[in-house]
Amino acid sequence: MRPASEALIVIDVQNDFCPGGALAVGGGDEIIAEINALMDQFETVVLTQDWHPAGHTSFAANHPGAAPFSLTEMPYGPQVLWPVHCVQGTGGAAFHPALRTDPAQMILRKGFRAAIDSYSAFFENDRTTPTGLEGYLRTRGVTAVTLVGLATDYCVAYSAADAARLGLAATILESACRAIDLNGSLAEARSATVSAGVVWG
Ligand code: VGL
Ligand code: ZN
Repeated sequence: MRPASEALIVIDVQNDFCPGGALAVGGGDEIIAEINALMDQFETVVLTQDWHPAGHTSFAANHPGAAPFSLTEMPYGPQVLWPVHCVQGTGGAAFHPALRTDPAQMILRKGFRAAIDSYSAFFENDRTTPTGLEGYLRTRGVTAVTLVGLATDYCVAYSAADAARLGLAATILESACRAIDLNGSLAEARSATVSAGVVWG
């Protein structure tokens, strides 16, 4: 068992990010057994769920003529336009059925505001709107987080970098993550997180 000051944060292990899903990450389901086993080592387990309204601005389908995986400019900066995914209440937004959810004390939903995407579990993509997770972890005495899940180069990396910037010790356990790797995004995520002080384990 890890010390009570350490939390496991399981990012977006949802059907749409697994094989057969709307934004499938290669091998996304291969990490589930390792994550399930890890849960027994942590007193604090947080699951996150990407949770978008159908009209979400990160969906290419809501930008006439835009192709999925193209880039657009939002008021808060550049934004990848994704296939429609993780729509609130749909099967695609549900956790993968093999993921254990009983050990989690906290399920955090993010990306629910139509006008702002939220890769990070701590701040939305405007980098200033908090999700509340920082307060939850701090009031529970958590000082270190291990991050696993999907996708390594987007939601896992953004969450880890924010955790480190907030002064939490942050480790990405790469064997329990899988990446989208869009136009070099994995290499970019690696250098950005390392600069922020994240450890890759
Ligand atoms: C994610 C793209 C869009 C993720 C979520 O969970 O990494 N990526 N929405
Ligand atoms: Zn999303």
